[in-house]
Amino acid sequence: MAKTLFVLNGPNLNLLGTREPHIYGAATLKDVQALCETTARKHGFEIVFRQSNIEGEIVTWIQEAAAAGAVGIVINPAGYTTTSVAILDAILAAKIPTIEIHITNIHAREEFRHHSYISKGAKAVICGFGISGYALAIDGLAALHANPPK
Ligand code: CA2
Repeated sequence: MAKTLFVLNGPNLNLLGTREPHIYGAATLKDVQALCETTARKHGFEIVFRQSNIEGEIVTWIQEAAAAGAVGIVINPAGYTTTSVAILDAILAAKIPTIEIHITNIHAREEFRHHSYISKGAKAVICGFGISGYALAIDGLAALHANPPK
């Protein structure tokens, strides 16, 4: 059976490429999906790619990833980054290597964006590389999978 990665996107990321291109760039979420699919295929992974504006739906998808035996999760929690203990708890319970990704450098932005609940459960955090961060996260998960830390 193919190894599966879940790529999960939080609220408002469906607007990528349609609003605020000076902050988030011109690529759409469909472009992000295509990038993730190409990158995952290179490593022999399949991906499940989703976006939701609903916190509980994201929690359910993390549980689904664990139940499906996914090899990793890439998550851009977007606005839930700074608020969601529920998403953090789901990641901690899933016990799957999880990479948190942000398109922008959250530390160079407003103070309220600096703290992440999600980082407490993440294996690694990538921010500031634009949408390339998604590909870097998948490359990182593939490296971890090929060479798990002893
Ligand atoms: O840089 C990121 O990827 C963020 O996770 C994006 C979130 C923001 O709340 C985080 O602080 C950093 C916002 C996602 C909203 O995406 C939009 C895309 C286009 C237009 C408007 C919003």
